[in-house]
Formats: sequence, structure tokens, C-alpha cells
Amino acid sequence: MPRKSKPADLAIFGTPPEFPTPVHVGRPNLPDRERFLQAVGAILDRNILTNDGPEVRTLEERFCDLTGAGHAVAVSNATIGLQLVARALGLKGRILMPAFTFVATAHAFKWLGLEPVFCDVCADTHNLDPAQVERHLKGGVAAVIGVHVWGRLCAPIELENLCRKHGVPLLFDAAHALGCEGFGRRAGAFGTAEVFSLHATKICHSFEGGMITTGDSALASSLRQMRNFGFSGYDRVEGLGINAKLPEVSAAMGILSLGSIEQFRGVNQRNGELYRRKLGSLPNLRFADPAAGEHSNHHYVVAEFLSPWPAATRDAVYQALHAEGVLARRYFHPGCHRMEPYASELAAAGLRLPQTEALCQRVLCFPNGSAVDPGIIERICDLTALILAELPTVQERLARP
Ligand code: T4K
Repeated sequence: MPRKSKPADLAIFGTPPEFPTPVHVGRPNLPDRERFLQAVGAILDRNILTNDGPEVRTLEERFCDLTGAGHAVAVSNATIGLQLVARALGLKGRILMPAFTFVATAHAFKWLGLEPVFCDVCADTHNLDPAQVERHLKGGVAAVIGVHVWGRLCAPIELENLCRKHGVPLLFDAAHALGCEGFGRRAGAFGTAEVFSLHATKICHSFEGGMITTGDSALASSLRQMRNFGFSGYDRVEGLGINAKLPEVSAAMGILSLGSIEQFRGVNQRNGELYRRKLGSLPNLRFADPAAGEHSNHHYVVAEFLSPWPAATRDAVYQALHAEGVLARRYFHPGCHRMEPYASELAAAGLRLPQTEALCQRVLCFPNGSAVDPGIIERICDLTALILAELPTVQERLARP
């Protein structure tokens, strides 16, 4: 198909989409298929399919090696991982967290009857603003949940100091941050505990899955009991537990996936550099770069629209790209505080989070990972540049039914 070069070529004007098979933001990174099938064969031969089997233990050891954490506890997903930590620490009441995150962060705590308190973020890091965290700590919260958004470490040293001073636990939602490093430590080795996601769309995955890391051995052992109904042995239940176990076949995928992390990181970085080379010089577009001194997994390619009307521009690009089969995502629009049940509950209080709201209006995530190659990225960038160059025409077309 010849390259689209003028407004009339765009799919919003009725032409065929550039990508008849949609290109997603986060298609799963797959490790070597043969090795995975061999691992499945070995699991079937052993006939140990779940309940803290050898694959889960190996995955946990590999996580400790990768993150430098003292203990790693595998769970069925990050959302329940956050819940287990909250239960194990006996958290009650108000829990401070950003609203600029995937809604799972808030839902995990709300589901337990805790009260998410949303704190604004910094415009440059997209992460919790430590100055505002301190104000909330003075007002009384039971715990702080930092989120390493896009894999950027969430002010870990400042937050550790603040939480120590105020005597509250510090947890990190590290769903995005596997393989990220900074401040002399690796993600997984900060705070009271950190929770990683091994969901299919993450840099490494176990189909579904999660991992809690902590340096606290007592916490690790209560998490192990809690993920298995509270059992500490046959017929012996020590307390309230649930089923949060990771199956062996998932752990096997996780082990292979973790073994390929450097390969996945390299592909992500190459892709990110290409997006920046092709689009970075546009006056109204800026890419969120990893923080200086941090080693990123480069898993998210995050563009910010900086024109005088960022939301209108971003949304026009988003819609026109979707029509072309490029399923860019507006993470984390409109912000957790604008989603239910939080929106209704907070309506009376009139909560305003200016930086969060501005980011929700201007961020767009582009497809990344092993499923996109330089040829695909070139085409996505050419489309984006064309849409931006012809913005008034594009917006006028999108405004019509
Ligand atoms: N905390 C944070 C900060 C998180 O970002 C997340 C999850 C969590 C906590 C919770 O972790 P888990 O409890 O899940 O372990 C996706 C992911 O589903 C979600 O896990 C992730 N964050 C979030 C940022 O992105 P959606 O709803 O935007 O996209 P989804 O799952 O529809 O997948 C994206 C695209 O990838 C799809 O359009 C199609 C493609 N895809 C997806 C899957 C699952 C595939 O090609 N194959 C697949 O198997 O949430």
C-alpha cells in the first residue's frame, strides 16, 4: 500500500486503514515456544500443577536475584498481591496513593473496605509529589502507596524517609517497573514491600500473575500463608487467607519470560529511540524519558501533547490513529478519582488534582514490545506526523457525524 501523504488518504475519510490487523500498545512478549512446551511437559510429568510447586519456587528465587529483594512471594495477580500486603500489615482507614495510575491500584484497597486518598503527582515525573505526600502524612494516613509509573522510580528515598518519620508503611505498586533500577537499588528492594504484575501485557509475564517482594521475613511468611487460605500445614490454619496461588504453568512462563528480560528491554529501547527520532522534533510533542541516572525497562512509549489545547489535539490523534488500526492508549484517562466508585463519592468534596488532570488530558501511549518492528513504527510515526500536520482538517472531519 502506498504511504498515506495527504488528509484524504486517512481512514477517517473512508479509506482502508493502514493496519487492517490492529496494532496494540502491549501485545505479549513471548519467550521461546519450544522451551515453554518442554517446561509444560515436565510439569505434566511431575503432576504437580499448583500449590507452591518447584516452578513457583524457582520463579521466586529468580525474582530475588533480579531485584535484590530478600523475599519474593508469587501470587495470581498484582491486584490481589496489593490486597494480601494490606491484610498482612493490618492496614485500616485511609491509604494515600496517586490517581494517575491504573484503576487496580485504588480498587485493590477499596475492595478491602479501605479508603483510597488521592494525592497529586509531579508534572515532570508523573509520580507522587513528595511535598504533597508529606502534607497528607501530617493529616493522618495509614500507609503510602507509591506507583512506579512507566517504570520511573517513585521518589523512593524521599518517600522512605517520610514514611519512616511518620511511622507508616510504604508500599510500591511496581506493576510497570520490573528490571528498573536507580538510587543504588533495583525496583523490588524499596519500602516495606513492592508488588509487581506479571500480566500478559507487562515486559515479562506469566499469562496472569504477580510477585510481592519484601525484605521482611515475617511479612513474607504471613503472605505465603495468606495466599493459601491461611494454611501453615495439613489441617492447620493460622488466620484468614484466600486463594492467591500462581499455577505451575504460569510460573514456567514467568521463568522463561524473566530469562529474556534483557532481550525485551533492548527491543523496547530500540523502539523508543525510533519513535523519538521520528517524532521528537515536532514542536507540540514531548516524550517522557526515563529519569537521569535510572535504568529503565523502556516498556511504555509515552508521548505528551503540549499544544495550547493538549486534550483536543491528543484526542484527535487518538481517534485518527484508531481508525488506522493503531490502538494507542490514553493511560490513565480520566484518572482514578474520575472513575467509579470514586467519582461519585468524591463529588461533594470537589477534589481537584491539577497535575493529574493535566496529564490525563495530554498523555498518549504508543505500541511497543516485541510485536512491533521498526517498519511498523515508521508507519505509525508517519501517520502521526500527517495527522498533526493536518490537524484542523482532521478535527473538522471528526466533529462531523
Ligand atoms: N497497577 C498498575 C499500575 C497497573 O498498570 C496494573 C495493570 C495493575 C496494578 C494490575 O496488575 P494485574 O492485577 O493485572 O497483575 C492493561 C493490562 O490489562 C493491565 O494489566 C495493565 N495494568 C494496564 C496498564 O494495561 P488494558 O485494559 O488497558 O488493556 P488490555 O488488557 O485490554 O490489553 C492491551 C492490549 O494488548 C489489548 O488491546 C490487546 C493486547 N493483548 C492483551 C492481552 C491480555 C493481547 O494481544 N494479548 C493478550 O493476551 O489494561
